[in-house]
Amino acid sequence: MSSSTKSSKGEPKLPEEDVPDSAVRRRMLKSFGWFAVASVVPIGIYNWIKRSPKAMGTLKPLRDILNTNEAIARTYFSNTHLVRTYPVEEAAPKARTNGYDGLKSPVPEDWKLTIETPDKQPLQLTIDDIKALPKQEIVYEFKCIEGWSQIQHWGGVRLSDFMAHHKLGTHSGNAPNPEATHDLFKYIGLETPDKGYYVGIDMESALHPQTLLAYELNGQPITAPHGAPLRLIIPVKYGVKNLKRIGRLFFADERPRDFWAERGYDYYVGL
Ligand SMILES: Nc1nc2c(c(=O)[nH]1)N[C@H]1C(S)=C(S)[C@@H](COP(=O)(O)O)O[C@H]1N2
Ligand SMILES: [Mo]
Repeated sequence: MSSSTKSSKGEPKLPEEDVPDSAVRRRMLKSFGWFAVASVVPIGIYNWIKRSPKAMGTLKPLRDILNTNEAIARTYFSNTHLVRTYPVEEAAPKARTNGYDGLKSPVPEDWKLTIETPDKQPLQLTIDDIKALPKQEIVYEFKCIEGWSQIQHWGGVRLSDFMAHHKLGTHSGNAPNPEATHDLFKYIGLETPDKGYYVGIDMESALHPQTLLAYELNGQPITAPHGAPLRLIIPVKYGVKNLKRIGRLFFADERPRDFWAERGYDYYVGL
């Protein structure tokens, strides 16, 4: 292909009168001088970020900033910090739905919650086993990282009550004691039955008194799009960590893999 064919096809030439003469160019340079100076710094930072090697799926300087935020989040959002709750009348009558990873097949008819602890026999529980524990309800503002929020009313069992009852989350096999941090596993991992969606939760947030294994929404059993039969409701985290349709729950000292952290989001996504 000849160059003339090429330029006539894809690269229209500028008309001669649009090319400024040198005097005009000097005036343009003068008026745009400050703009140019202002541009240097952001472009420099942009190039620095672009050149940096990727760390954990995020560009490294961004990852360093996120890690600083994580450190702040870890110390600030302690167990004594409760999210704001609302009267039940303020809950949305119809909760919004979002995110269907791991929910593409029907809810398994023989659904059971599988719980795994390193060096221990796995535990399998039915929804009735879970409902046998005291019910806890919460009305709070559910927040999605995509920019919407809604006051919602959830019911279930406190994850900390559940762990205390079944003596889970500790190396010793005792009920968790938040003061004996050395005995606690550092993380809880959660997965849908088909492993299509998965999250990792730091133990402190898992043991937070407002964190629920939820089986009710607005006083009714949770529907399939909201995560039937059992989902995580963790008010100290954004929506992404509130895994719907829990199949497996496991304890670990290494960070469990996390669907959205693998795609560049902050691992802790606390609020
Ligand atoms: N299994 C599963 N759980 C999930 C998701 C998902 O895609 N799959 N999306 C998350 C996100 S981003 C949000 S905001 C909430 C939305 O919960 P809702 O549909 O009950 O509003 O579910 C979270 N849990
Ligand atoms: Mo979300």
